[in-house]
Amino acid sequence: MDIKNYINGNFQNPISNNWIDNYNPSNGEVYGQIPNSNKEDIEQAYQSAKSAFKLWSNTTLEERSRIMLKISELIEANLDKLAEAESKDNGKPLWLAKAVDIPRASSNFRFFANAITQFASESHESIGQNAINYTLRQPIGVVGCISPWNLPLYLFTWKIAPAIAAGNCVVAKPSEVTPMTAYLLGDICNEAGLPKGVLNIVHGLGTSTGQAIIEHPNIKAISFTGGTTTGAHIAKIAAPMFKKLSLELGGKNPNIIFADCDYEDMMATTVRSSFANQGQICLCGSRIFVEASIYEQFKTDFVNKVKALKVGHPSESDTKVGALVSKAHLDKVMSYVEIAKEDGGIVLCGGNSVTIEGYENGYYMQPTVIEVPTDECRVNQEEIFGPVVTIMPFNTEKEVLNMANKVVYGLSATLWTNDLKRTMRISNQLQAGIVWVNTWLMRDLRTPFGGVKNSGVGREGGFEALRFFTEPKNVCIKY
Ligand code: TXE
Repeated sequence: MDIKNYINGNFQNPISNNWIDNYNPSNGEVYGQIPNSNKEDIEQAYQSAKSAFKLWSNTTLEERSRIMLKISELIEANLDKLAEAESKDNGKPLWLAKAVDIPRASSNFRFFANAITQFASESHESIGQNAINYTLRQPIGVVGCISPWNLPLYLFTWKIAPAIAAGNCVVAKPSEVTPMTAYLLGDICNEAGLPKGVLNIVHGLGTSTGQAIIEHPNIKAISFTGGTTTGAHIAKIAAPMFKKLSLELGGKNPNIIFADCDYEDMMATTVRSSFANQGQICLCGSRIFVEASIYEQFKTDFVNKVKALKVGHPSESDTKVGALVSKAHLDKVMSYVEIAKEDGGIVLCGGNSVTIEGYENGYYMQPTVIEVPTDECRVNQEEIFGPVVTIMPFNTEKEVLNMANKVVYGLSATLWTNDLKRTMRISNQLQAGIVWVNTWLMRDLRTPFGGVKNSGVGREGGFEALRFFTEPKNVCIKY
């Protein structure tokens, strides 16, 4: 199935007629072509967004909100179709796309449709000076949104929804590896009555299409989720043009387990936080640290549970681990098993690719647990972004905190304990944008979302996202 760019409400081929293959990770086959758009396509998308801006930025909040709620409803109404497309494009289990990815895309629109009606700005009375200051929160204009392949529609809409709620018009690029649900969103926007040009979806490689977005002199803000190296590259280009940047990048998140935790709950959640979505979530807890007194017990129980996870075709309802997103990514993740061994790591389970009958060319890998001799080895420091976790014991709070923080990343952290004082001490000192205690990936869309250190700059979520997509302007009136 071929897909097209969505510009000014119309579906069109790339101007250069340059196309790239779209692969199905579950069987390794090419099943369609996607545009590899260039500067000219981005210019067209920009012009379309620019023309729409006057109307959209002056559209009442009630009307914006009404259209966005309609988009949300239509995503829900198309749940099956979108989930199937997502699973086919990405390799994730179909049940997961149905239960999480697509409902969350719908929630993103619903949430920001409502949030914009509650978004208020400040005023300050300058006492004794007979003056009042008030702050306008104005839309930026045309903004760029670039998203990755791991949670395709979920993260695409996480950016687009606040951008348009705040009155901006958007030039957006989904990952070239998973373009399908973003393509389908175009039809939904038309059906919901989103005015032409408010959202433009342009497909293609990062180095051509993405690059053209970040280099465009009049696209004044970029919201990006993806790899840390790409994020650094974007920052270098955007900085001399003084673009506003929100970068949500990689993670190497610690999962810290104390002996006083609720063991069963911790175990079930740790299996999930390690291998959900084939471990391809920036929030996965890929470094597991376990208090020494329960380490051996944990190791036995965890490995048994992980061995029982079924690696299978994404369409099968009992599949727990589907296909990885691409051949290149599978090769990268697999290479870390060898790196771990060279560094003295012991593969406790997994470590191999998997061949599934009927889908022999799919990109499958066993969920893998590696016991590491030190927290400083490469598998414990570098983002693998696949079904591979490391485990090691610790003795003291100080020791584990030091290891947890001793990486270049700082996205999220998980802590398992029932000791309130310890919870407070550790949460305060963890270098992370998000800390979960006795849970994982429990999300409330009002909360700030993002990381510190090499995990990025800025925060998404709630009013943080609406602040990012608006420019504050202070007006001071003397009376
Ligand atoms: O991501 P890229 P990749 C991490 C993960 C993974 C690594 C590389 O460790 O192994 O990053 O993945 C677009 N200008 N994460 O290479 O390239 C690209 O087209 C503008 C973590 O697939 O960063 C896609 O739309 N855009 C992460 C988007 O950037 C460019 C999720 C992300 O792709 C561009 C994904 C350029 N020059 C990977 N180059 C997370 N934080 O969740 C690429 N892109």
